[in-house]
Amino acid sequence: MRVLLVQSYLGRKERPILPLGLAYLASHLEGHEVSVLDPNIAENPWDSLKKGVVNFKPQAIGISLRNIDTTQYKDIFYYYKTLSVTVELIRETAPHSCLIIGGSAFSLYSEEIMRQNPEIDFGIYLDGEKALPELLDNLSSPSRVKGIYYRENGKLAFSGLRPLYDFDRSVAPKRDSFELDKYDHPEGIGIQSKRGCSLNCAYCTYPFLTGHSLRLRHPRTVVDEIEQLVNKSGVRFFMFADTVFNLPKWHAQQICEELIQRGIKGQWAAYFSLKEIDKDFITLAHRAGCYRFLFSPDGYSNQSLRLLRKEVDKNEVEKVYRLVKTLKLEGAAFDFSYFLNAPGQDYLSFLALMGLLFKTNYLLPRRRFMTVSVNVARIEPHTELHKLAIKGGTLSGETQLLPSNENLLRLLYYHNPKMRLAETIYKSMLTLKKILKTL
Ligand code: B12
Repeated sequence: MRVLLVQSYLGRKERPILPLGLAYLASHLEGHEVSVLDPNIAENPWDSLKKGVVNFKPQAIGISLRNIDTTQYKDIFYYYKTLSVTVELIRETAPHSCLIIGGSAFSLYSEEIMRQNPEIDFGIYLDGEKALPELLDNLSSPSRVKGIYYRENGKLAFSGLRPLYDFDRSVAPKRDSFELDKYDHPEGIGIQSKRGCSLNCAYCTYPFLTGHSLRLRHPRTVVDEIEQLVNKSGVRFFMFADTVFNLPKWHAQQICEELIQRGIKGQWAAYFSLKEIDKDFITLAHRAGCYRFLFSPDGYSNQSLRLLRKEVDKNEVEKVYRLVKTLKLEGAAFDFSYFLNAPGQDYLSFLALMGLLFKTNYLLPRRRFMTVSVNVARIEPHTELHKLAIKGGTLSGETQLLPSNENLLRLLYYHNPKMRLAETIYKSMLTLKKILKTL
């Protein structure tokens, strides 16, 4: 069968991210003629989509819906609004093709998306490596394939959960189906060393999307993939697309050691848990090519850290911060991100956080090797934060987390009811900063 795999268009120009989900699917579609298309790298995204469909004449089209919105309070943007336009365009250009959707953002809102887009024939929930080829073999009897949304007598049906994909035995993703050089920037190309997340952070969707238990790939296989990318394809930067890279620590350590032993020169970034961080580990990761360490302590008081279920206390957060401050690792950058108004935050911890931000971002002698960034948490479905927001009375239980229009997105961020003034202070600081910049 001719299968076209399309990354959903974001709706504006951004630094593109190589569609890793589609690269994995492409490597699991043996026996099919596969073509991939990422409108986000095209000069004219809609034109490229139309031409891609017309020229390839696909019998099946798979859309990967990776993102719904930015989840950034300072830059709210609704990517999801392009989906209906994409579906319409595909239906006009290839009316008889079979239209299938999947992707992390799809899985978060699968039922709503299937109901809002009746032109989509099938939805694949969570991992797609096995489900997609099985579905393509059973298009007229989808109920036989687990993990599928399909339509039956005008109604939406779900074929039932399927076991998580055996990721530790997966073949490598086919990244070379894409134009690698178009993604040549520090975060552009992702590598997955594992799926799953053993943490339980209150705001986070990762355990829902990838499961609580870890599916680890063998460190040597991970490094084989990196070696191929760096030494054969000439990729300079990559990023671990793991939920966190350093848990379990032994796995991350072995990957780093293998990278060092093989002399692989690529530079990489990753998200790190504050658990299990010490000087030796950071130094090892840096020697292995890590130049950007991203930490998400999120809360800046014991009460917040507890409510956010971070499994570390403030002392541990500060210990890592102090450790990093004293390290002198060439070219390495460390980012600590926090929520401005996390549950459990009070004015004292808010002021302490502002102090930390000012000190780190403006006063440190070697500026910018360490940064503190702040955000407001977007309330995602299937999370504890969603329940906390309803319990705290700042969100109604009826509120749709996949809103009908972009203006409603602003209401879907977590606002600690006790911290309204703090938000106003922070917004005023940002405005002041903007004014000062223009002077
Ligand atoms: C790593 C990561 C990043 C890295 C990416 C590095 C890289 N080069 O790959 C960075 C930090 C750059 C990043 C950026 C962003 N990210 Co991000 N990211 C992730 C993370 C942790 C993993 C994504 C990944 O690569 N997974 C591995 C691949 C193999 O899995 P997959 O894409 O899900 O694909 C599988 C299935 O979904 C399915 N599938 C996928 N497509 C299709 C299509 C069909 C037809 C079928 C059948 C199946 C199918 O099969 C695939 C194989 O099993 C996810 C959370 C998560 N755990 O999934 C968030 C996540 C995808 N990101 C998210 C967001 C919001 C963003 C940003 C918008 C944040 C921002 N404002 O900067 C940007 C957007 C960037 C962009 N241009 O697209 C959200 C999206 C949900 C939402 N609310 O919109 C997620 C889900 C996190 C969350 N908040 O819940 N991200």
